[in-house]
Amino acid sequence: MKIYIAKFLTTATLMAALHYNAMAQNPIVRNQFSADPSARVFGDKVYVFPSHDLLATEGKGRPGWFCMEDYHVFSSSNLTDWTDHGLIITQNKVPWVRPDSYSMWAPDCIERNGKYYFYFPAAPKDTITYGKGFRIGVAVANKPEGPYTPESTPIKGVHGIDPNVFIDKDGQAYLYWSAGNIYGAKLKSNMLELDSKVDTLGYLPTKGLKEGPYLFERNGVYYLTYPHVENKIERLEYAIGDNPLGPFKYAGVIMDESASGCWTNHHSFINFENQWYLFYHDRDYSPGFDKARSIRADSLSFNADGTIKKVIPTLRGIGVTDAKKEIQVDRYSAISNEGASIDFIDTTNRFLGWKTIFTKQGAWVQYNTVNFGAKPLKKITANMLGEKDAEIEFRTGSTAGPVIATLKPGNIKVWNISKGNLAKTIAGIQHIFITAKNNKRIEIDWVSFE
Ligand code: FUB
Repeated sequence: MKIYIAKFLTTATLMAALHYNAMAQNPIVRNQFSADPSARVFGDKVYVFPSHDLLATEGKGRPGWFCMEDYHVFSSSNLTDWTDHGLIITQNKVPWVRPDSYSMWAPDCIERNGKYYFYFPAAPKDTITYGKGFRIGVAVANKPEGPYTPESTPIKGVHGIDPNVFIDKDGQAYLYWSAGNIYGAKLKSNMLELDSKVDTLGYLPTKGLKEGPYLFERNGVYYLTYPHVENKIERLEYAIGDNPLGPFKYAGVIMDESASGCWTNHHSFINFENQWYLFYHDRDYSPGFDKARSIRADSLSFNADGTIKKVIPTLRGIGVTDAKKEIQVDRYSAISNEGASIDFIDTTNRFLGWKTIFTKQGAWVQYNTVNFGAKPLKKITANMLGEKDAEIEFRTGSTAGPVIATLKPGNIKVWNISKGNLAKTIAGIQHIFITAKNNKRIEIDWVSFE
């Protein structure tokens, strides 16, 4: 597995060494922490501009708090295979940013007339000119993956975090940001300066932090979406209006508070090939510390009246999985209530990913949308370990479907490849089901077909 390389290299070395190809499923980025995803469709690809959580140490950021010094951009043409294009901006290469501020929080990027405008918040080094706290700057590129050239000063009149840019059908661009409340203003066509007074976007909940605005338009309705602390931690909410600057009317919850307890959430929406997707974050690789986050994506749909159907976070995420590649069934679509669970492969290096553990006869996991292709496949391979006589059954269709293969692990303690023939050849898109045949413990790293 390519991801195993990460065990031996620091993230920085890894980034310099290769354009990392992550696998699909959640989380999307598998080689570093990532947060606050701004997803955009540019041409025939999806680009994601997340912020980059680092673990703060003495002298580098504030231990126990966000520590962010740079940005990467990732892209995918199929929502399954993601490429890390590497660093696009770092804090010590932006003229106005304090080079040891570690405050490069949630960004956004948008295309206009063939140029790509990357917006990011940070703390200025010249607090006499720019004041204390966060300002928002812009960097410009000719391609989404850069290179980006930062402007020499932050945008005049904007104090805050979490920039978001929207260009309406008439070509007018708007900048949104947060600083306790959510603010919006028109942008000049140069995308670098405000072109109106700043509006505080009203009629939103008045109690509890609101931040991370993301505005999009659908069927003439403007959706202002934002994380909000209604209870103890953030959940994703939205309000609708008929004008990019409102007024907006509160319309509901897009995603409930994270079950993991991750205090922040931060999101974006895209429509790619006629399907809507929500990008957001949780703390998949960092169960004990919620300032080391990971970006995710799930499908999203609308009710007939234009309201948003609540998104239930999944591990399976989005995209079609190639049956011939290593299928990480621990990123399941569904799991039985008892006897099946997931855990990290190695808790000392969580970026090595997860495994699925079966301990009870009949326990199962379901993994959806696997493409077996047009030419039927005949064989199965799995990386497993488990007790003597442990056995696992594979099915397609349902947990009651015909068994297509049965495998036994070759070793009790060491990951081992087991192979078998399929009882019938399989083609096309299938959901796969894996069921424990007895009560013996068995662990699966990945499954693949050929
Ligand atoms: O990532 C740092 C901050 O946390 C973002 O700017 C906020 O939206 C929250 O996600």
